[in-house]
Amino acid sequence: MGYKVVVAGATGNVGREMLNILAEREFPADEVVALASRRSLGTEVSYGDKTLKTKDIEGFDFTGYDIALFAIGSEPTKKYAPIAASQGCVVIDNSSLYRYDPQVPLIVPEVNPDAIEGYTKKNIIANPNCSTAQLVVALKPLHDRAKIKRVVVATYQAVSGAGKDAMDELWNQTKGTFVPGQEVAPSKFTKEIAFNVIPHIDVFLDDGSTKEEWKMTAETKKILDPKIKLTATCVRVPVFVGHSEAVNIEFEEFLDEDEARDILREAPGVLVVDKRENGGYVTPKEVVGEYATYISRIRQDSTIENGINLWCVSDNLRKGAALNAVQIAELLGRRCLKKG
Ligand code: 11C
Repeated sequence: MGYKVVVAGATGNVGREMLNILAEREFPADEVVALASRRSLGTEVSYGDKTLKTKDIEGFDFTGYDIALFAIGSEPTKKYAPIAASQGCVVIDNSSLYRYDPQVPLIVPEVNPDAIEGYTKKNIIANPNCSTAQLVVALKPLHDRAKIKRVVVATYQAVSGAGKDAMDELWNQTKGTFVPGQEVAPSKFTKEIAFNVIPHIDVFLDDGSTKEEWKMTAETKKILDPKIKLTATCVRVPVFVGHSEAVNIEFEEFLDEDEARDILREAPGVLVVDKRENGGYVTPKEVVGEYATYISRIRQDSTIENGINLWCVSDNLRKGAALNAVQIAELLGRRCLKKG
């Protein structure tokens, strides 16, 4: 007997990917229900070779469903996740609402699978922010070997992280640049995103950092190790899909660049592409639709005692969101629910 699965937010960027990945990975589901807000009611979405018609999340009875993958944003999650959880359905939530709640595990299966046992406290499991997920997959095996003290990261984040409207804005603004009278003013972003980069993602905090930067620190601590210090600068770039990160890591112990490369080659969820020649590295365009976190440009940082630099790229809608959520569902099934 397989699972009864709900995907809430099935018409969004992440919800659609959740359905694709459930089908691709042949998740043992007896039934998959696609939910959406009333605005998108009845929209048809693909699940493998099937087409599902979305149902209304309002008033949906989660009783008898095993797992609900939520990709509906924090405000609606506040309303619907407790309903699903209280009706016995385990919620795997992609919003930031529960990530920092000590009673909710925040899981990246390659990094902290054992934390999943804590899901019973609220019947909710949190999925990290996309920029954190790919980063901790890369950091974990290096931390195990040489203990990370401090990470300095600059991100280059794709517009799909900000949703479908943001993708449309990049597309229309790019076209509009070349057609007099069809220029498109910024709306989803604070400045023009076409042919530009914007050092601002999510809201500003009192210390001058942004919430996106704060999330990377808080989530890395919760998932990997609270002792790790991390400072981030998060930047939006005119790329549709695929977040990139330039990462500087300071370790307690010396770690040679060749050993770091070997460790990463063996690490779960990681693919190393690191040739010191033209094109011997990965760019975001090449990772669209992929599962792995790609690591390139691994090299010693000789300005500090124990330092390594690297370049990390992943599909933000997959490992950064939908894939990680489905991997959590698989882990939950294997370890806890044991059906299928
Ligand atoms: C972005 N990382 O690229 C954000 C999207 O906390 O889940 C995901 C926000 C979140 O805009």
